Amino acid sequence: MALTGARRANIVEMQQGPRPLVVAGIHSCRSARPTTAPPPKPAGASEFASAVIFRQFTHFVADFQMTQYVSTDTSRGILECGPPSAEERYSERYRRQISELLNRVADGESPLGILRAYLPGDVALEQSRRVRSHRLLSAYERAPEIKKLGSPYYDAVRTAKTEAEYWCTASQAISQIRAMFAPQLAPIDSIRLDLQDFGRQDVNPLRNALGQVAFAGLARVFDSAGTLPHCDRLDWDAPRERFRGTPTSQVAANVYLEVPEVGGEIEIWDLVPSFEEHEGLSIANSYGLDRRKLGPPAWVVKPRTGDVVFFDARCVHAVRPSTHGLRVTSSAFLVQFSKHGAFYIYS
Ligand SMILES: O=C(O)CCC(=O)C(=O)O
Repeated sequence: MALTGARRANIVEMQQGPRPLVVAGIHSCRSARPTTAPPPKPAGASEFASAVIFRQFTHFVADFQMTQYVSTDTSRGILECGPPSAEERYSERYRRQISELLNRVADGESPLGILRAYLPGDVALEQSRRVRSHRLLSAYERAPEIKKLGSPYYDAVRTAKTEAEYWCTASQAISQIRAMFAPQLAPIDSIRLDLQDFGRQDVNPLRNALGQVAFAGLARVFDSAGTLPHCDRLDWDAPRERFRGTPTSQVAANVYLEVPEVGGEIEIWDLVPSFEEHEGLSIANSYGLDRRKLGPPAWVVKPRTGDVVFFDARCVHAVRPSTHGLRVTSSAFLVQFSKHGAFYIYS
């Protein structure tokens, strides 16, 4: 990732509440819009060429709006967008930002992108309530302090048998998650749809060699527990499975349905370890890495209820323990198998 080692030393915590950085909002975007009218409707033989020019023009406008809309705090490299006004929330222009943030994180331009208030607070909290009270909520096999709903690939790959079961039941697990959130869209489905409709690349379900669909849309409840520092990598989790080659990027997408008052921050280290480095940092018989060997994280971010956060899942990252409330999320990974190629989604 194109992040300098100098940033490692630059540890700044993002606190909840007003920030010194001015986030460009909807109204400043509107005033920044070019006042020129779109080109006139093309006619006759030049129709195709005019359509291409018009498309380039709309991309130019979208890029222009993006630079006005997302603020980059260059000292931290974190991208932040929103929160939107109520009428802007479902607009194409706001939804397009999701894809811009995802692309910039996937391309290594930024360690982390935050879309503020993607879900209205009351919707997020109602979705959290459904997750927390669901009868199928169960502990992670290898991190029992965290509860989950759905079928994480990481747990499935323990043996050939559990992996085979995973592929046979993944689509059923997707249906269960959708039923729980209905009539609302499941948060990860909503992101996926916005990326598909307004983004630059297709977003497809990850499939195995037999064409079976992977599960996406894991819901998680962190009671007071956080996670150990770790990396998420499809290529390390799936040595038996052949996908489309080796991933060139893996971005974690998390939607925050409820956040605790104290703690629950995401910590990210400016480090994508090689497999050998990872082995050297590992705690024996654990998914996690030894903090003492890592030093302090380069970025610490506190999400708010309704936010979406994208970060490079191959970077070492962790969740801080919390008090005074639960931390409930809906999450997935977006993987690319070629630079600027389509995304493939799984949890
Ligand atoms: O819940 C979060 O903020 C991040 C969780 C995490 O560690 C992950 O998605 O790999």
